[in-house]
Amino acid sequence: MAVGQVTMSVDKFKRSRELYEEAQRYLPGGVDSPVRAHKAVGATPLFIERGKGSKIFDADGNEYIDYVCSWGPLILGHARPEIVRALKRAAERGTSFGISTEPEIRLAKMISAAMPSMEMLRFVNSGTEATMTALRLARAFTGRDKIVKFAGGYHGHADGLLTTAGSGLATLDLPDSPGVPLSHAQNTLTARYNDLSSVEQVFHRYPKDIAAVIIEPVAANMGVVPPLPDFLNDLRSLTSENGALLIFDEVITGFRVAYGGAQELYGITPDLTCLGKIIGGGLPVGAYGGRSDIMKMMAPIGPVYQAGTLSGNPLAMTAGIETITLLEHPDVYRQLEKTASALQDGIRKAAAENRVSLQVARVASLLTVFFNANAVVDYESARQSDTSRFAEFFRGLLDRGIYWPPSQFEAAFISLAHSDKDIRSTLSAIRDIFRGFVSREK
Ligand code: KE4
Repeated sequence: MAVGQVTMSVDKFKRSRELYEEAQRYLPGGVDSPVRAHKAVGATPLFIERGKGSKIFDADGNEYIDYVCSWGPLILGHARPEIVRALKRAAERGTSFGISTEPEIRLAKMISAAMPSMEMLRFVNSGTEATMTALRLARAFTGRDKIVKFAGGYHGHADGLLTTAGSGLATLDLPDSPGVPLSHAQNTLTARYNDLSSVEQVFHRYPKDIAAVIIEPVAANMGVVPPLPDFLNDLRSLTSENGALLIFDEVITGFRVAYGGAQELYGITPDLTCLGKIIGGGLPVGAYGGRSDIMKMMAPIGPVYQAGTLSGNPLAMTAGIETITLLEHPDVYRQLEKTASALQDGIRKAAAENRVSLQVARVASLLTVFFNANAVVDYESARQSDTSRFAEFFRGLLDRGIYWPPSQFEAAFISLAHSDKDIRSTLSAIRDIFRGFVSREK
């Protein structure tokens, strides 16, 4: 079924539905990560057979322009030939040794050169592992137990990060998931993104207890919410003044919003940085790193423990090296900016023509369409968005061969593989959907 063409047949997802039925027998909810179940958008979960460039193809043979890109890693698009060739060569030499390999050094050098604040770093297997370890390290280095995160921020599923703000600001957090002990949650405090005074309140209440503040420097897990001018700079000063570490969770923004991540884009030097996604080119990876004096506390030279069977896996390192090598090309971020701004401008134009209330938030090649009449500056305002209209938007795009992130509170990812034709097809589908919104309101 060609992109853009709306099909009436109900068996368009027949094979995905069959696979979903079978998957639910073995996998809770039929998925290995909840967002894939499409619960928030009321659509059949898809089973994908292959990807190429900007396209993915599901088990029923439907073709989609993909704006999820595996939630960020595939900034070069699917099955990029240079990466596939390098992985084949690497796999023929063996897939894992549990002993060090040279690609670990190569990738570490590339990352440290791109983000000089990462004087030393270590590879793990996911963003969750990276943030979990960075927080353990921050607590060990400062001798303090409490951490501060931001409402709407997501840093993976470690216990101490699955928490929600207690009643009123600057109060101890509560568990956000069953199974998280209250004792774990109570070492976490939640502030409001883009609101420095909310962070000052926390430090005022706990002046000597806070080990670190962890932040997505560009929020992307409440939808894309850029930092207000000076917010990150002021946060850097506030943490330094209070003896707490500043941890940039750049799992999404690293090599995405700039080659050197958000720390390059905004000119901020964090104490620790967490990475994932792009640095593994689509294979399982994470990394944490920062000041050498902090990182040298890690075993085996220091007392802080962290380990991993597949940490620094040669295949993931190879895919990461190939990806970051290709991102070094000077035109890469100009091309991403051109594609992403064309999409943003086109959506805004289509909304204005059809009087659809929305915000299109964008930082570089990260973009979110909020169905919201007002500017979105934090989680509270993000949650005012019309999630049922978003679900209609998602399903309308899916029907027209476009796979958009299946949640109002996620980012769309534009890749180097998205062509002008892809953007034109996407905007044509969006205009069609918005016309449908208007006709239904009459
Ligand atoms: P992973 O453990 O999923 O590799 O990384 C956790 C993580 C950490 N920090 C940030 C800023 C992140 O966005 C993530 C994971 N991102 C989500 C999508 N927003 C992954 C998708 C999913 O969970 O299925």
